[in-house]
Order: sequence, then C-alpha cells, then structure tokens
Amino acid sequence: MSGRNSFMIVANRLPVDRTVEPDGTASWRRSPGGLVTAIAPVMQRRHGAWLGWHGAADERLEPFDQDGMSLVPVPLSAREVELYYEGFSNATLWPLYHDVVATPVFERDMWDAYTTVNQRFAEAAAEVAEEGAVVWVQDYQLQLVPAMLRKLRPDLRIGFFLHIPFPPVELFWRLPWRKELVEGLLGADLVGFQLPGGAANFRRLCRRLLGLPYKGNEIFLDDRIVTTQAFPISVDFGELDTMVRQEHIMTRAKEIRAELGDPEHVLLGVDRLDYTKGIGLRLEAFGELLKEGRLQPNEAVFVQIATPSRERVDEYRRLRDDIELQVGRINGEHAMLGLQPIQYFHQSYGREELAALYLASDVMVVTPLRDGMNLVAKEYVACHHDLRGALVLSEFAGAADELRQSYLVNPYDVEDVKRQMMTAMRATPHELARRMRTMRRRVATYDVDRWAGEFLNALETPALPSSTPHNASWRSD
Ligand code: GDG
Repeated sequence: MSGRNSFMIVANRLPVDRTVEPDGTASWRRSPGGLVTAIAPVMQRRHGAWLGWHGAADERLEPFDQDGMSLVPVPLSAREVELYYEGFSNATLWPLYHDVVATPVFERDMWDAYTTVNQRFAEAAAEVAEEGAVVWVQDYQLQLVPAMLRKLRPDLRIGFFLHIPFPPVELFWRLPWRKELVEGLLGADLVGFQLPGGAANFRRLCRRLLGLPYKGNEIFLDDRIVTTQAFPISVDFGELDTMVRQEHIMTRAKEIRAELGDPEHVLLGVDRLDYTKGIGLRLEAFGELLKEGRLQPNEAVFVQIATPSRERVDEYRRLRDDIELQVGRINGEHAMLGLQPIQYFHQSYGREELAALYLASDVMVVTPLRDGMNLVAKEYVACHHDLRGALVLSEFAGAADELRQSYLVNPYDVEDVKRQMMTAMRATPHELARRMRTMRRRVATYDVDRWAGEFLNALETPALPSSTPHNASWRSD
C-alpha cells in the first residue's frame, strides 16, 4: 500500500509541542530548532510528512496539519517511553556513543522495546510514503528503521542522519546487539554523520563485523551500495543575525549586563543538563581562578543555563545534584553581599532571551567531553555581528573542526581550560574581531539550509559508484 507523501522525515519527536491555554483549549506550536526550520520549506514545497511521537504517552492521535506540514503521530506507551526512550536510547546508546563518559546499561527488555518501537515507526512510514518517496530518518533512537523500512518498501530512497558521534569500533563492539544495529543502518542508501571520523568509524565497523568491503565513502553490499558521508549540521545564521540586530534584543542584552552588576567579564554556558556537556569541569575551572585570585569575584560573573533534560534517567538526576552542590560551594566561598560569581539557572528560556544572553556575554564557554556538533557554539558566533565575544571550545565538540579561531581546550585538562578562559578575557578587541569575523564567515556560509540541501542532494542524486564489489579494495584497518 502506498500513501501520498513524496518526502518524509522520521524522527523520535514531532516538531511541535502542545500548549494548553488558560481556558483549557489545546493547540500545537512549532518547536524551536534548526532542523524544523531547515526542513519546513522542503516539506511545504513537496507533499511532505513528518512522523514522530507527539510527547504524551498512552495516547493515540490522528494525523494533523500544522504550518503546511502534515504530521503523523506515532504512539508510545508509558512503558515504551521508559524502555525504548529513557532506557535503550538514553541509558545505553547515548553514553556508549559519547565515549562511555557514563556507563551504558545493557538490558534485554530495553532492546526489545527499542526493536518494537522502531518497527512501529517503519510500518507507519511505509504506510504513508508515495511510490519512490524520499524518506529521511533522524538520529540514534531510530537506527533500525532504515532496514525495517526497506524490507517493507524497497521502492523508497532512504537516508539516515546521526546527530551524535559514531564511536570507534572498540567501544561499539561492547554492544550485545551490535550486528543488528549496524544492519539496521545499512538499510539506508545514505548514512550521514557530523564528522568524517564518525563515517570512517562506521565503515571500519562494517568491515570488521560483517566483512563488508568499502572504498572511499561507499560500502558494498551484495546487491547495492551504501554511501557514508559527513554533513556537519549548522544553525539558521540569517534568522539569528536578524534577531540580534533588533533594537529590543540589543536593549535586553544591556539590561542583562546591568542586572548582573555590570561586571568586567560575563562568561556564559548554555547546555541541556547532560553529563556529556562538561558543565562541572568548567565551573571547577572558574572556581579555581577565583580561589587563586586570578579573578576577583566582582570582576567576572559566570552565567550557567542548564536546561532541564531527561529528568527521569538516574544518571541525570545525580548530575543535577552534583552540579547544584558545586555551584553552592563555589558561591558560598566567593560570594559577596548581593554578588554571586556563578548565576545558575535550571530553566528553559525563549529564543529571544537566549539570543540576548549570547549578545550580552564576553566569553562563551563550551566544554563538552564529547559532542556530535554543538549548536550553541555556532549560535553564539551567529549572534555576534558586533565582532565582540570569544568562544572557548572543547576539542571534543564536532564544531571544533570548523571553528578553528575559537580558544580550543582539552576539557579534561582543567589548567588548559583556566588558561584559555583567561586568555579569552584578556584578548584585545582587535584580536577578538579577527577571530570572530572568520568564524562568522564559516557559519554564514555553511548554515542549516546548506546542511539539509547537501544531504538531500546526495540522497536524491546518487553519485555513480566509484567501483563495484568485485574490485573494491579490502581495507584491513
Ligand atoms: C544534539 C547533539 C548536535 C538550549 N537551552 C535552551 C535552548 N537550547 C537550544 C540551544 C541549541 C540546542 O538547544 C542544543 O543543541 P546542541 O547542539 O548544543 O546539543 P544537543 O541538544 O545535545 O543536540 C549535538 C545537535 O543534536 C544537532 O545535530 O549539535 O551534538 O548532541 O539550539 O540553543 N533553546 C531555548 N531555550 C533554552 O533554554 N529556546
């Protein structure tokens, strides 16, 4: 059976959030974020559909239209949210793919739920896709969907993009279901990664685990070729650049500095509260600078926004306690009346307030232990048309590949983080402008539209194979 959609996104979540008005009426609002902004025009141009969970467990909803997009809700039970989403996706795959910075949980019932839910997504997609449609599957929650979907609908052109890092073979090898997962991904025609290193890890894994030959970007299966390639995701540069040039945002940025007591330096961290983001170690670095007297409490304020995230997963609850204890300790030691050196917020903010915060801060500190890309780093750059502002950036964020003019740090080396934070604070306006200009050029050129465009172009116009399975070289790495 074929549906009427010639282009589809399949993602864990639909790109909308339900809001309930004071009078009790519910409506849907498009969730903020680069992916939906980049994809929406493509969806509107073609007969596009977006399949995903709508965010409430144990509830079935009929497909509905929003902003010119046709949305197809895929239901999840409360138990599936626990086992497939919080469990296998976020307690198994997330830590495993992020260099095992937390210990992954390997539980069979989580895997079973992951398989069941992936099958449901594949079936839903198979039902609404037109003959020969293009289907773009997103991220680590749905890695089995490509193969499941191909089995149901071999006529489709299937792409997959992984937003998080793809780990080295040695780490992936631990996964009890490694073979099934890799075979799931190989159902796609194109598998996209943030960085070339992730794509190379995947090709090596296919070779070692399944004995598949590869050459260049292409992996050779018996009857077809799977292309693997890096497509570094980006932000909507134009939208952010326009937003921060508005009078009321610039005024708000000044207000924020005044509310912070007009310190000489405003440092900023913006992250989901996640153990991969290195929040604790950057606060430790800042605390040590205060302790050693290299910074005075009235000289610098560190604003840390830690957006609530995955609050039902144990590891995340522990992390929140640890961070809040640490903030309390540092502030307790260094605060003066009416002046807290760390301003910590476990809250979410609107896009405009966030943009004003970026604009108001002198040093953006982004220190993940491992991160697929890190959009915050690129958003900060997009917001600084004034060419002020420095970016301290972890070498372990995908964004470090492109933003070479940032102050790069090894987040595991606290002394390095301290040194680079100080260098950034002491840099001359001329030096800052030089670095910012180059970084802005990069983000403006390679924005999220370009990311989506290049992926879809590669998916829809497959390159001629560079060789055949018979003459592909067998790499032995
Ligand atoms: C995954 C990968 C990859 C944060 N707080 C608020 C808020 N945010 C927005 C930021 C940014 C986004 O959330 C976070 O994106 P990141 O890229 O930094 O991190 P992940 O959530 O881990 O994303 C990552 C990304 O996927 C895309 O492929 O870069 O590596 O882990 O846009 O601005 N937005 C609002 N209020 C907040 O309080 N409105």
